[in-house]
Amino acid sequence: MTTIAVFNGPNLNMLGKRDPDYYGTETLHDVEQLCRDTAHEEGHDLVFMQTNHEGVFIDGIHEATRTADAIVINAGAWTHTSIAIHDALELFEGPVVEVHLSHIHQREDFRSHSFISMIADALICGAGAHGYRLAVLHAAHLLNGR
Ligand code: CA2
Repeated sequence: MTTIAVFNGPNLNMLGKRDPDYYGTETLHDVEQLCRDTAHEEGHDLVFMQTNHEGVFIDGIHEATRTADAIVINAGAWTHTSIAIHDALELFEGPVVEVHLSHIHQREDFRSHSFISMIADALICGAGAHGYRLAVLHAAHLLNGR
């Protein structure tokens, strides 16, 4: 069985609790269930994590180089700041799909730059929680085509 690892960065544990205009009303638990169902429909296992600590996030990516076949990543605000996460993702050999709930190119200028996009196979943004389903489907599509 192949495994898709879904990574969520800082503050995404607050999903569904505040800012519904940008981030919708689904909770992170709802998003996890959506990802899990989608991965299982496609015949893959899923691991799902969220952390507010960058080192823990990077350790998780390192672990994924040994245990996962594809990565779906919403690095939250670290998307726009973290060369360390960029470098960790470069160590991962499988497909990487970047996802954002909001449309990062229609917000403040600083959100338009992503240190992840340059190494991601695909970027999905602005589709809300449904974007995670699209991201997992695309990761599965890339895995199935290998
Ligand atoms: O749109 C996205 O998914 C983002 O990655 C979300 C990040 C933001 O910094 C990125 O620019 C775009 C912020 C996540 C914060 O999530 C919250 C959810 C509900 C309430 C408060 C924060």
